[in-house]
Amino acid sequence: MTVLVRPKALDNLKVREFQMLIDGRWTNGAEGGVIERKSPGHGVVVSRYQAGTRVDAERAIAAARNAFDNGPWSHMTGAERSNIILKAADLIAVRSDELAYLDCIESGKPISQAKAELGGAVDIWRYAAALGRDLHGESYNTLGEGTLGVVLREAIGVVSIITPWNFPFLIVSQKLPFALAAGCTAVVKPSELTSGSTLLLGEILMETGVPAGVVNIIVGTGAEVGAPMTTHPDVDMISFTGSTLVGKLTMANAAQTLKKVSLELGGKNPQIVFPDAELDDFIDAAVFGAYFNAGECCNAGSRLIVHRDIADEVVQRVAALSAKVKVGDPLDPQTKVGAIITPEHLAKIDTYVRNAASAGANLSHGGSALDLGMGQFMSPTILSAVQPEMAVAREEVFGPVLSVLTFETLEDAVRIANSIDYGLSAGVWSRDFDTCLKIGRRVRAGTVWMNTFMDGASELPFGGYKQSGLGRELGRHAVEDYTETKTLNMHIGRRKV
Ligand code: TXE
Repeated sequence: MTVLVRPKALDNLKVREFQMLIDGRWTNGAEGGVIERKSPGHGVVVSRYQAGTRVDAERAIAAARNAFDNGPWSHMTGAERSNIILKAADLIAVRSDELAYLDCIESGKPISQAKAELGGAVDIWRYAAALGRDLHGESYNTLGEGTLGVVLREAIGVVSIITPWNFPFLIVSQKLPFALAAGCTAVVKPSELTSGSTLLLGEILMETGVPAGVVNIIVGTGAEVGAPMTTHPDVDMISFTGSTLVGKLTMANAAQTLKKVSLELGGKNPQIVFPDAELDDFIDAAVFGAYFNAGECCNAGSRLIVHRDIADEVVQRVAALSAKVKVGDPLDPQTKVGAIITPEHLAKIDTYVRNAASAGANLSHGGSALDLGMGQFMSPTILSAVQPEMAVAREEVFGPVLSVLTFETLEDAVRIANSIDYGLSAGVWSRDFDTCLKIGRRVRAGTVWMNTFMDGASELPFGGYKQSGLGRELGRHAVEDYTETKTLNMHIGRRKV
């Protein structure tokens, strides 16, 4: 095992200090606390944020409410808002290396991957800008000669946007530009572990000409800052990505004032592979799907459901390829698997692996934390002979841990795939079109990939069945999700009684 050499980039590292953005002004938190973020890959402090509290959340919500009720953002034309969102996209592109660097050192993800995510995010901002110009309702002239019915799509109002630490810039980009394109105003709370790139986005939006109060960015823990964002009566909608547990809490809080909720939660995604599959492609996708973002990914392909006849070969080949995956310094452009977000999370992953082994799973590769001399890392891990009822086959481990289960018939595969509470995504591998289509139709998941895994596009809706969430992000309805529907029922001429 190689011990990491302290990256040169850290020698000149200047710890970044961030304030919060409330009503167009950069400000300290009302109660003066500070959150320090250590780079998960290097164990050194890289960012310092203001620790917000309920008071800051309330100030931010008041600013967003005022901006929504009094314009000008909510009163602009779609074209005007769209042009500003496009300008933001351009500035994000210009500053993408800086944003990617922040995501890399704060989250521990590999720098090459962080840069690719920024490319994806720019495309999403452009897509949202395009959709914003095409937001329209319907009209009905078939209601009788004296009646015209017009159905409007109006901005829903103030949106609370709460995001996690695994894809800091990408996830806020799946929400905010669509809310803005609809004419909404927002209070955004990134994870307190990875707030840097979202705060930098605030700088970009101010430079772009987004009016004061339209986007407010506050930092703090879920309990201090997140919770008031989900209960406050002046908030009209919550868009949340995070754990299923907090998603449920969010929905319960939203019920107090009947806010709309959009929830993107956990996953335990199966890749089902049949004996006639193109195995070279599958092995590559299995390794990529399991270890991408160190497995800290709601879409991780963390369950392989393999036909019994090819199970031994698959385990042996996936293990061989896993051994070649470069784990290490997130700043190294060659790294494929970076650091684990926190020492506590690493301990949780480790416990899942140990419990699975005690419950009878075979450890076919890896299985332990890696001591690289700095930061916290986990070796890519394969557990085979996993049974569908084991915790490691049902719960989100959120680490580079792959569980291998076997099946005999297509019906078995579907039953195992659908036997858990999650339904975010799935993959099927077979050269037979009927087999792929049958699985595609019968697996209860928001996305099913066929002979590929984890590809995405701004045009394609993303979200989960069952306890993986509510609603969809991206896709052509993404702006509509941030609207209310209003009916105008118009009478022509004198009303007959
Ligand atoms: O998530 P939390 P955590 C899963 C994954 C991971 C587990 C825990 O399995 O191991 O969740 O991660 C804010 N009211 N996912 O603890 O707590 C919080 O500050 C309002 C899957 O980091 O759900 C952060 O901004 N907000 C997931 C955001 O919620 C609250 C991505 C997510 O944090 C809050 C992340 C509260 N009471 C974790 N408590 C995915 N879908 O990809 C916390 N928050």
